[in-house]
Amino acid sequence: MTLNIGVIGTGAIGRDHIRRCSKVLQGARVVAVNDINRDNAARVVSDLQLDARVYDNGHDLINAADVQAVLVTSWGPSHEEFVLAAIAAGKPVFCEKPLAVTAQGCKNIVDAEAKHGKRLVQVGFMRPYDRGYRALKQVLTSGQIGEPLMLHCAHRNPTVGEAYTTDMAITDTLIHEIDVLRWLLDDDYVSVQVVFPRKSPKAFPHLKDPQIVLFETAKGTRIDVEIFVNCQYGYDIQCEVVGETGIARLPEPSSVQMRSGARLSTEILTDWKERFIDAYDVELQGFINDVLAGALTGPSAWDGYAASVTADACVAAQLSGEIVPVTLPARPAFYNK
Ligand code: NAD
Ligand code: NAI
Ligand code: ISE
Repeated sequence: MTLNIGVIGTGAIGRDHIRRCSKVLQGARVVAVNDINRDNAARVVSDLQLDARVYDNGHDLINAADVQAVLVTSWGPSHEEFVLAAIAAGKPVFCEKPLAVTAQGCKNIVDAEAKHGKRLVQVGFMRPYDRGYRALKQVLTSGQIGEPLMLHCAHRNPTVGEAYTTDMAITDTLIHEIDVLRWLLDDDYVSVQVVFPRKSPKAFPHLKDPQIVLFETAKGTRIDVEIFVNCQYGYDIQCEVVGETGIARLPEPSSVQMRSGARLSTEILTDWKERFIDAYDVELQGFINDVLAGALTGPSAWDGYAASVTADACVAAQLSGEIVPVTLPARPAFYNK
């Protein structure tokens, strides 16, 4: 059987997910697209030579008779509305992060899904599907470096546009670490503090960049994450775990080592689309397979909510400079794996 997908939001990641659903993955085709900028949607259809209809609004797409599952890849503030509409229509929905831009928005989705009685939502947290993070988790669970005591992480983008604001370093960028580190450590955050180093002159005047986020977890592990979204040199994701008896690092993406011009060098990627390209393929193939099999198993609306509660605490910590508690309600049985 082939799953008919409708995609709302045909910007950078929407295009890339449409390409992957149409040209790379098995078991799905894109039959409907929508973007607030209609030309964006029409261009994707012609560029990728899709047999897909362009809709003037996302709700008509969700309710179209031939759309069996929905991908929400529009900008963050529009996610909640479309995910709630997909749940109301009883259709499975893959939503890019953030699930909603506030914890309350995510809670509204969790409540609607629980009321529906069956999981319909998967959130686009792809890092747990990345081979490198999976290998790192295997080392931790094998006990080879003992219990994790400290993590040193970095999330660096070469540049960001003028619309990117200081809180987006949390809600748009750090949100990946918030999700993946909770999964990696099998632990929850209890508090957070944000400190601001000397500002990079490469950042727009309104943006505080870089930032350092300091977490404490329930088991007492300390985590520092550097967010630096105008680092210029590349797209660079780092994660080092210091354990009781050793250190484990996230593997670098594979790249040819060169000896040339009196230098020993390896390439650094510059685009997030390339850095996690395999993980995006695996997460979306998982969504397609799960929808066809009738039960979703990927990152849930609860994971989206947990990340958002943590993000809210981080934003409060940005504003106050204080150590802010992170308080997450117990996970409802509905979301137990
Ligand atoms: P983008 O700005 O390139 O594309 C967003 C598209 O959505 C635009 O074409 C815009 O016109 C459209 N849009 C906005 N509001 C809409 C609405 N109400 N209805 C229909 N279309 C609408 O953004 P992007 O980089 O593709 O990011 C989109 C989403 O994907 C964001 O939530 C972002 O956080 C997420 N994202 C995730 C990753 C990841 O690594 N998982 C990477 C990039 C982006
Ligand atoms: P983008 O700005 O390139 O694309 C967003 C698109 O959504 C635009 O084309 C815009 O016109 C459209 N859009 C906005 N509001 C809309 C609405 N109400 N209805 C229909 N279309 C609407 O943004 P990008 O980078 O593609 O990000 C989109 C989403 O994907 C964001 O939520 C972002 O956080 C997430 N994302 C996730 C990544 C990941 O690694 N998982 C990587 C990049 C983005
Ligand atoms: C973007 O939306 C992503 O999700 C990328 O993975 C991240 O590195 C970037 O900072 C975000 O803006």
